[in-house]
Amino acid sequence: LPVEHLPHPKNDPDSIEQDVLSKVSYTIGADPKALTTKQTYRGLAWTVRERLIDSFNKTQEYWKSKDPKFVYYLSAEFLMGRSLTNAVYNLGLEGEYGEAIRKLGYSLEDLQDQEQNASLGNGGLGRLAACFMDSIATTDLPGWGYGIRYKYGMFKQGLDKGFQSMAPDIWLSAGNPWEVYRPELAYRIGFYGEVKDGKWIPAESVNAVAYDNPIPGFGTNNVTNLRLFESQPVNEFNLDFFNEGNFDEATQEKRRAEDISAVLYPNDATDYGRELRLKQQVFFVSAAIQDVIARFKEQHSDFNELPNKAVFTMNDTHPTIAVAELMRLLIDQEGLDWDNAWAITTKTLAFTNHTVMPEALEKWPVKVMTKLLPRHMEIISKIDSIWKGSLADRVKAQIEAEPKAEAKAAASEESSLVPEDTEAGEDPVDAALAKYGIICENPWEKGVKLVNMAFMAVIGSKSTNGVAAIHSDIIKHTIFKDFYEIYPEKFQNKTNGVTPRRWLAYCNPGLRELITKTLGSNEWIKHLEKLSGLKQHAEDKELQAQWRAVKQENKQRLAKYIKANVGVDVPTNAMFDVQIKRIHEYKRQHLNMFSIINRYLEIKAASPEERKKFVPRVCVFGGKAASAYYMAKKMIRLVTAVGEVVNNDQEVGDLLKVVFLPDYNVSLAEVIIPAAELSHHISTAGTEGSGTSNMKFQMNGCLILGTMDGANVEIAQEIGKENMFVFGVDAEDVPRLREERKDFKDYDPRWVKVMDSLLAGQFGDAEYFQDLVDNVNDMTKSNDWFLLANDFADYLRAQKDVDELYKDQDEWTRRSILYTASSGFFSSDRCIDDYAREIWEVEPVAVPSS
Ligand code: DL6
Repeated sequence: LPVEHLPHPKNDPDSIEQDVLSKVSYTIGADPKALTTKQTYRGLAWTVRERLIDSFNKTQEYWKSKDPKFVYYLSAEFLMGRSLTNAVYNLGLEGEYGEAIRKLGYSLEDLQDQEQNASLGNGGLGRLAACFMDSIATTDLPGWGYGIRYKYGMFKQGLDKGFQSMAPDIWLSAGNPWEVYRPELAYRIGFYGEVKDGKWIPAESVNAVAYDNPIPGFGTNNVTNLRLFESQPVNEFNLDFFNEGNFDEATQEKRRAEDISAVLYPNDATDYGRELRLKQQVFFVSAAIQDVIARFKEQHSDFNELPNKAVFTMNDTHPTIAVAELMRLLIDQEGLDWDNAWAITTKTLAFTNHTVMPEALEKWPVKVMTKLLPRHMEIISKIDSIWKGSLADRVKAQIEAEPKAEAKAAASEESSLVPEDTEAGEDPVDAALAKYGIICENPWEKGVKLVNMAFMAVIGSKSTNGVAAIHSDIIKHTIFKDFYEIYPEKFQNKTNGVTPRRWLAYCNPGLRELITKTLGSNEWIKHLEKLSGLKQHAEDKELQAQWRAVKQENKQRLAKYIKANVGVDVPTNAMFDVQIKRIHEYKRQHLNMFSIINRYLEIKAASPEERKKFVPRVCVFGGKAASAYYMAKKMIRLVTAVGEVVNNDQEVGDLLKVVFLPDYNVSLAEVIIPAAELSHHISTAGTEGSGTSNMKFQMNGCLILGTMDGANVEIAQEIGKENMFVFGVDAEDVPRLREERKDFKDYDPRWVKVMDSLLAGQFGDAEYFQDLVDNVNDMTKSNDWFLLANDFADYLRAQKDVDELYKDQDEWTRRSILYTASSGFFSSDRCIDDYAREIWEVEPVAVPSS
């Protein structure tokens, strides 16, 4: 084919405008003389898509010719948000597109609002994967993402009389110009059946069919790929059943297949839901590995070369079936022996742990696994027995070398392989195997065996990392203790980062321009460490005034959004105080709410004169509660119930407003974060993996009120702890405090008043809030697991410091500039570079300009 004659899209504004009109007419099928905004968006998006694909093709062709080592990012979640603005800016076409769009009578902002969010993720973990894709492309790393093309994203959240309501997120309803369907790329994925003579004969199969999502880097020609798989039936329609008049049966295979890629996180409260989740995991992992092996075989024949050409990162436990799947493919399909396959597997996989929360450390019942994936279960059993054998030998050796072990134990109490909670008389070897075996007994259900996926991932991969320094340290001494004792070299830290393109340059254009003007160049967008140049200007009154003006404009934009969406008028001279993240007890939105109730009670008790001393605050909340998470839903209702009272109290007026913004997603975060002046990152120390919104707020010059948890610790190091509002216990004190019980009379009197006000029905239905209150007070029931009562007084002390500082706007602004100036370390470009050098061993390959 004479490919050299392929017409490449032209990028001057006139050509872009023509292109949009052509796409609108011939792709969308609309009348260019009477276009709606939505049609214009769609036409425009198709023109951007074409430019992306142009560079995408060149990148993939160039990489193929160079045959470098690739990183493959396996993730059940990619929370991409919208693509239009990001793509136009990353392609460097904002000027040209801006002009073309103006000529069409719109602005980029008008059109971007027409795009549905791709919410194929739940929270921090999925958004991190999206930031990583941006940085992989920007830093020229050969790397692809692999995941699932869910038909429905994270649910749409609404409010029904102040309670969370949920509706399906039908994000593909208007089509998706950002993906390229590849029907020719389909991989067979098997389930159920039996293993005969070492050969697995699945009883059910589906096709995993690829959709490519081109991901442009910033300031580079590279456009990489996020390949998402859709599950399709092998046999679409059974004509025999249909002819018998049985339509349900005729389409049953199709429905079962489509279920697999239908919904992000099917409810796992039922057996079907649980099985479906596991199906999803093996579905995309198997498809990804088959895809990589197919490409590897185009250029290589010796599988010992695989670790030099590919590394798979398993993003939390969801993709960890990769250990068994890669072993299976190497042994069963490629004919390698066990030892060779194991050597390759353990050099080709890497594992990232994102949380110590038990509910996210997946354990699959052996029964479910055996039924759904019999061959994988055989492989897992063998891995487990080899691991258990070696652990037992080591424990025995340690016990035999007791004098030595004692000396070691004296140096560090934690350095024994025998679990601390081993009971008297219990065999220490059995205790270690029960605690750290891949296959273990369910502590809540006697006789039920589980597969601990995280443990398999640690054993089956070359490295395990946490996502912030404190978190990486905690996992070494808690959940993965014996693994760390035995393989210390496997354990690393990679502190998270976020992309400064989406989270500063594009969502906060006012600040982007001001920073660029102050630094004299926009190089910081790709080299975020250059923001440190702002430090020397932090005390410049002129800059401070401009800095405040930008914040004010962003606050007005958010105030408009609040009015339009929840009908509350908020004063823009008040401090904008924000907590946006998934709703969870460990993140302690209720602690924030209790302090707001305390503020409200104090305002009410104050005289008109005293009231003048209060700093007005607008408290904004956003976040989704998991559908089955009872307490989290109550926490949302607590916000709305308090808001209903406070926002309508004439005495309080503009001194305090409380709003819950429904359907928190990436696009809403892009509006909230630039407007925030104070943000809350107040998880109980030791519970948050890292947190990444803290980094986004910091970049946008928002001051932080937080605990010494997750990446807050490193943020405090970068900006100076004295510049952050820090409170609460340290992680090492948490276990002890959880043991200690307080008498109700020992509580801070303000805490008691807050609880009393809730139980007296001051904010509506007292009965409804009873168990929320019990959970943080009644020590015999819950032991206040997340230590709210314990941290309350110190939290109020920190809140007071916040108020005092806000009264000094110059100092507040100086700190705000300092926050942005100190955020360079938290760029996902830095983070990706660390992964590339220290775990993946992948080098950049930049596509030259043609
Ligand atoms: O690493 C990304 C992100 C961290 O910033 C959060 O601290 C952590 O909670 C989150 N982990 C998850 C895993 N599931 N749960 N829970 O989302 O990862």
